[in-house]
Amino acid sequence: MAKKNQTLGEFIIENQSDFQYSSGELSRLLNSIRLAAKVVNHEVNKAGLVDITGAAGDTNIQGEDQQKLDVYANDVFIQTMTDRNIVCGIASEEEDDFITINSQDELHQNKYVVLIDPLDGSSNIDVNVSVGTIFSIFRRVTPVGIPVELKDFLQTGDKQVAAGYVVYGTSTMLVYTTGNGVNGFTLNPALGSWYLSHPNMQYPEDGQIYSVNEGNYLDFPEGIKKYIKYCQAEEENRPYTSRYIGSLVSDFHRNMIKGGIYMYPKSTKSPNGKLRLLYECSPMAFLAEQANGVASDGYNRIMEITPTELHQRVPFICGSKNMVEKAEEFMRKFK
Ligand code: AHM
Ligand code: MG
Repeated sequence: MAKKNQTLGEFIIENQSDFQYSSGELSRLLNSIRLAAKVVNHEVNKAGLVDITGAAGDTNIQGEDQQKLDVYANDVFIQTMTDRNIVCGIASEEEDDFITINSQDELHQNKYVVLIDPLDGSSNIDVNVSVGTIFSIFRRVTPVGIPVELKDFLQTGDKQVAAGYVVYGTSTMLVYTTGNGVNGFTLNPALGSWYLSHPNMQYPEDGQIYSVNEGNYLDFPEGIKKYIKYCQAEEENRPYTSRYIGSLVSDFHRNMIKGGIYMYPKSTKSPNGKLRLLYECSPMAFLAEQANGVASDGYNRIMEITPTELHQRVPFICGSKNMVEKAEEFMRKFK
């Protein structure tokens, strides 16, 4: 049972028996993610400082000598999981192809693959706005003993064994699910420990916030345009409030707590939307559904979409149940 102020380490150990094939491997994997997140958090926190130092002396301005933070975060997560010999493969937004990892003792004995967006919304870093890490974990479908294959990564969202995100915001939080609800842990930076601050997170069934990049309005499908007008109409409990950070993790986090809808629809410029199915939408969909929310591409459950490519994009509508269902209604009506 979740106890407030329990540390993440204690929580993982206590809930290990929830995992169907519990051998401690998934717990160790979650532990390596929480460690990498702390390292990345430390670096993200001093992003502004690093710029000041760079400008003062070295040639070191944004991404030249100095590593860009998203590349840095990618290296930290991959290195941490690889060093601990805990996964058989990793796919990342920052890598063209998936990475195959050998176990040291016997070859390819690890069971899990991780898909990760190491630093999502990283264009926000330079202006001190929240960014996040998103991760998704599957059991491999190929047998152990051989290198992982693409099909180990191209699994539908409903096969995920765990998913989560880290939001590097006013405080840093790690929020994750293993299919038994969603729990949020806040980092105490002085102690370096994560404490359970948000047990059993739930989307309110209804909400009053809509989050979408309205600059793309003219290019949106008719159903989305009409739904946005519905959000703005002065009727019943509307107009809703518009809130868009441009950092999926932060927009999602706020909407889950307060009630709201996030949309990144397709547009004439991006016919499949912008967000990536496997390491952005699918893990967020798992979290949303575990928190009583809904995630859809406008017509179908994100969790049931069969991936065909590692970096596949998909339109994404996610949030409070009643709001997403209403948006889907508009999509169907104005198809
Ligand atoms: P990224 O993976 O290149 O960082 O892009 C993903 C981000 C999301 O976090 C955010 O919701 C969206 O892109 C914002 O896009 P836009 O600036 O087009 O509204
Ligand atoms: Mg991203």
